[in-house]
Amino acid sequence: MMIHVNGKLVPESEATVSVFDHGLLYGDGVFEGIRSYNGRVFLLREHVKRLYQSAQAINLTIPLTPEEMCRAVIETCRANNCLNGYIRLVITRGVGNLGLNPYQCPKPGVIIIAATIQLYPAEFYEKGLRIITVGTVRNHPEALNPNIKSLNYLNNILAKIEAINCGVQEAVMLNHIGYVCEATGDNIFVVNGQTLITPPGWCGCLVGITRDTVMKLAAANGYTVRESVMTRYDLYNAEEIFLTGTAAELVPVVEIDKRKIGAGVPGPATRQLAQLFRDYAAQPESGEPIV
Ligand code: PXG
Repeated sequence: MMIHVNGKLVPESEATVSVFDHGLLYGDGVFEGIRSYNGRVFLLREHVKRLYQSAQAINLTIPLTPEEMCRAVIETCRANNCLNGYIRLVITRGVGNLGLNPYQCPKPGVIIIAATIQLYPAEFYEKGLRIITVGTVRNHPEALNPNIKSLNYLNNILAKIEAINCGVQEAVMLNHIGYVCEATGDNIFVVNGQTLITPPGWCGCLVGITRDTVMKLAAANGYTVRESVMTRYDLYNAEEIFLTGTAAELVPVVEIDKRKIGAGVPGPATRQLAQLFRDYAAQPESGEPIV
């Protein structure tokens, strides 16, 4: 595999970062996860835009223009023949000394990995996930805003640990005032009849690009789409629940906190929306061509 490191494509064995990089020492940096489908980078511009917004929020200047970044992503995909894969873009604060001060790091690090990912085994897409709500509260938006896709995902990892320790696949985190927020790397949707509900951005979730895509596809196909606060009661009484994310795509949930959702199998709306998403991802206009 060839990795983009600071402007050069190098073999995996040479793709290394310094132990003094503040990305490692403090989680000081930002990232994006992007998919490629059928030889195109899915919603590349949207992901690059969010990367620059994350960087702006932590006062980090990426040493490339967004246009150059898009080109570097496509070149890295081409070098690895990454036509149906997963791309990880990582910007670190760069090498500094053993102190927090980010202004002692003169040069941000840029890493692009074009590989593959399978978040859940295929059976979960057919049978659905069992999930729980966890005690780990989502980061307070005025402490570390979840829209900053920072290199510090410990909040999410602590929630994931709780879920796995309880023998289920995924965790739903509540926000600082007890409303439903999001899963550890995915947004959450409830379906009741022809209505889709998902927590609004101000509840402290990442405003996901897959979330946005699914909301648009649902609205264009006769669903009413609402952003609303939700409690666990609303999850327990949902007809259907699903999660969305770049890595997970659209994955059904059939049980939450031991409550069976709907018939305990993926529901018709979830299956229809998953198909609409797959169809959209396969369309030329949803991505930037790699070759
Ligand atoms: N919430 C959080 C906290 C995320 O990290 C999403 C929602 C979904 O956003 P998008 O824009 O992807 O629809 C994410 C992003 C992983 C993994 O390995 C997950 C994400 C990113 C990178 C890796 O599970 N999800």
